[in-house]
Amino acid sequence: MGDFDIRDDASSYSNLFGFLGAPLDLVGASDANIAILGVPFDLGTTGRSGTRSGPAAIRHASGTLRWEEAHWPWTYALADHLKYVDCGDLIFPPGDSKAFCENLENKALEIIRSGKTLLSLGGDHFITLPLLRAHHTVHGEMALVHFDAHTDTYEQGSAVDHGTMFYHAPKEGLIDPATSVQIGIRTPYDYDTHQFLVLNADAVNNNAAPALIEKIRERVGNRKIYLTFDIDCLDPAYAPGTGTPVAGGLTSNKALQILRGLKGLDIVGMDVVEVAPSYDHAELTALAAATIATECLYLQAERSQVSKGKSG
Ligand SMILES: [Mn+2]
Repeated sequence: MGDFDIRDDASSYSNLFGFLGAPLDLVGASDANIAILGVPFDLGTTGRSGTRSGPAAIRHASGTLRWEEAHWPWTYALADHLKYVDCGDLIFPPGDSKAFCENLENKALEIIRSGKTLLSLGGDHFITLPLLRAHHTVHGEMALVHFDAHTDTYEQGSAVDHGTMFYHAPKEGLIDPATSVQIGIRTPYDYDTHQFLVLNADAVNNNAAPALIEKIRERVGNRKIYLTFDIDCLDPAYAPGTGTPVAGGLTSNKALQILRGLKGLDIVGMDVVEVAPSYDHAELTALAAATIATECLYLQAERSQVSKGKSG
């Protein structure tokens, strides 16, 4: 038997143990350059619970995307430029948030130090804080590109709360708000002291993607970037399966256009969070998340082409 090629099974329903059918690498032994990790944690949720089932739902919905050799509008197959594996789901003792934080930070650090770029599938948005800590250890202070209905900069709340990560992350020196941007916001925050650039939902819906992309690229420059996509950035019409939906959000098309406009940027880590399948309909939310995650992989393919000196 020859080596496994991810393109050998392009069906939409079989062998979906890994994202897009990626081979499983539960011990992290592969020489792949991209690792996908499920993080089935939802103890930081303030609204409806259930994001612990997000990773499995996203993997299952990703089957729908497998028949395209080149995912539209890209013109090449991911497998031509990236070798990606699915590391399965993080293991942690249920109900123990402290152990969860340690396990996730350690697992992420182990993956990053093995030379892989990490794409994490949540789980509630709190998972981004331990992930930022791991990435900071290797990459130092980063710019944050953050898609969400909420700024998640709330000061109140417990140490484990999916609305507080970006209050704590700048205090810990993990990210620099002055070079970071939040996209799709449509809930209150402290307008006087807020340091992140906010492209709120109205600004995004009233402007074409190229102008928005220019603003984001200008803000982050050539810094190392952590990209986090809370699925509630999308309007509930496009992503009903989430814990804290907010009307008036982005279309999936606008979000995908903006994401593709980030090609060539130095994105060192990524996550897609807050998919709660129990409130989903017809896999709308899971498919949106799987498509966003696929675009994230294309951003890595573009990044590796740039770093190899090829045209991107
Ligand atoms: Mn969020």
